[in-house]
Amino acid sequence: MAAVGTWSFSRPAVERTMSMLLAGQNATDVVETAMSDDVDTGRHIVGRGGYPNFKGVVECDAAIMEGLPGRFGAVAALRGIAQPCRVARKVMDRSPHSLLVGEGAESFAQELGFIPEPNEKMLSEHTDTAYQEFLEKNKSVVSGHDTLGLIALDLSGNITVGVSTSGAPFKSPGRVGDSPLPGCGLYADHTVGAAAATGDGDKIMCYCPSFHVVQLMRQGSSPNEACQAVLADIQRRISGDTCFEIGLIALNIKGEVGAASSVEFPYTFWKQGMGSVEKLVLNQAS
Ligand code: SD4
Repeated sequence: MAAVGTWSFSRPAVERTMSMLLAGQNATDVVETAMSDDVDTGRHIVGRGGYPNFKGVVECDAAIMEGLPGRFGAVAALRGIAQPCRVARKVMDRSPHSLLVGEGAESFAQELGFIPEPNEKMLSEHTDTAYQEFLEKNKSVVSGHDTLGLIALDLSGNITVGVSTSGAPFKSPGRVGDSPLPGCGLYADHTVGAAAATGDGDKIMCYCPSFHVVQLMRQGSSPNEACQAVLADIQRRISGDTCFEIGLIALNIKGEVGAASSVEFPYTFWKQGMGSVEKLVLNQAS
């Protein structure tokens, strides 16, 4: 059993994952719940409380992928739903499709009993204020990261990865990032392990880094080696240019964790035998 999450704010989700895994729950239920409850605390901006697009409307991307073949569901540019990861799970379980966007995703959610919230309720005080500043200064003053990626390996060896985000702050309406795209924001294979990405999704999606990390692990790399190699490959391909922001996490089915990043990147992890969740920081400025 093990779990890993992106950024410092993944700690409560990874702690929740730890206790659910120890209670014997399966990886998919754990990922869905840990990512969604996290949203409900209002601390994290991966659903309700997210940054809005430039018209002031919160639009979220979320996805969930099991290690078993074909088990993937995602939503993109979804409005008015506080816990987008729960809708992604329903897409995986109940829809003949894999990715639903915009109004279609909203109708699907409502048909399955999700109650849409008015946009004012989707914003938090913090994100509303940030939006007002954005309007006044006509540029984004927001820095920092807001995507929760979470991987869990359960007692039976099932591995599941989920990603949830309100995307780039003040993005264009309809913009979709890397997070809900399989192979880009996330990837899982139950014979190998799983990976998730965070950062500049408009760039990340051009490199399929999560798929690449899993492929390298399949060929024998440790999660850390695989994440480092994928980052190095991207850096080589953009030769000379400063690398865009990207953070990668990975977990293999042995419970080994790895990460790589082009920016300061805190992540949190736990594995069986550890008494509590630990935080590590990559590329920390000295
Ligand atoms: C996106 N990759 O929508 C996301 C943003 C992100 O931390 O990861 N922020 O581009």
